[in-house]
Amino acid sequence: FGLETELRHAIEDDRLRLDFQPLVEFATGAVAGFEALARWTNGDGQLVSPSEFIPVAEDSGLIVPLGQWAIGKAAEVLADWDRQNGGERVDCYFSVNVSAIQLVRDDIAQAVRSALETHKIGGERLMIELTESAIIADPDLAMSVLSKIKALHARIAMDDFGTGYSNLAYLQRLPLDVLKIDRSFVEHMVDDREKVAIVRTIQSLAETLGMRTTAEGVETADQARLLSALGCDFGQGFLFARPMDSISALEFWRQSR
Ligand code: G
Ligand code: G
Ligand code: MN
Ligand code: NA
Repeated sequence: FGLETELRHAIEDDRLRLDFQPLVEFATGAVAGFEALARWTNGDGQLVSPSEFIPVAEDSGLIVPLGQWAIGKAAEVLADWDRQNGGERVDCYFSVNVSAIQLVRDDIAQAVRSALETHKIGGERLMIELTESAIIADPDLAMSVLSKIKALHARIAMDDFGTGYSNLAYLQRLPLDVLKIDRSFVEHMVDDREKVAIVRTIQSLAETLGMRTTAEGVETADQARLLSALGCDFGQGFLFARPMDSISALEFWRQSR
């Protein structure tokens, strides 16, 4: 209960932050975008992990204001980056996590629309990350919400792909842009032929369905080479960078050009 009350105040007072982890194009080494990750330093100055506060937010309903905050903040930071870039558009997108519960309880498309309007940025600068469970819970609702998000020119990624109960029929119907290959398939893939086979299968599925892939948890150069050889488009992981604050992230983007 204490955590919930504290989190509620932190959201109301705009005391959460977003950190950013680069999404790197294997072919060019360019930073295509960043995943935005919520960070919370509590009243005692302790950094509380999202794996701790996101479940609290989901159980208490706070995930709705938190999710709206994350979408709005991502748009705000992007607009700020453009200003810092001498008014020239910073050519990258932010990928924001949205919880399954939020998809059901809230109008995410409206949150995206309002963030784009408030901060005057194009929809192509935002990507929404959803897990498979969000879609399985209510596929018709998911289809309707995703279509509205696409109408705003924002993109959609399926997070942690391969770990849920993917219904391949829905995968074909939903307007997904990116499959994020779960970290568990990348870990130790270099000496595990079965993991390589799984990644190859996901890659082939993505290509057939006209989607791009982002491999999560890329930690070594060997993994990056193998993923790139398998045709994966983007990589995310400690090999490239850990999540960092927005000042460092803008600098990272500049250095990658
Ligand atoms: O940032 P970290 O690597 O510790 O993230 C842990 C988990 O928390 C990840 O699964 C990530 O998707 C989730 N997460 C981080 N920020 C957000 C957020 O703003 N909203 C939601 N719903 N999940 C988030
Ligand atoms: O579930 P989601 O993909 O949103 O999770 C993002 C989480 O993955 C963040 O907590 C981030 O810190 C973590 N992460 C990012 N890159 C790596 C990596 O290379 N290795 C590991 N172990 N975790 C990573
Ligand atoms: Mn994610
Ligand atoms: Na993930």
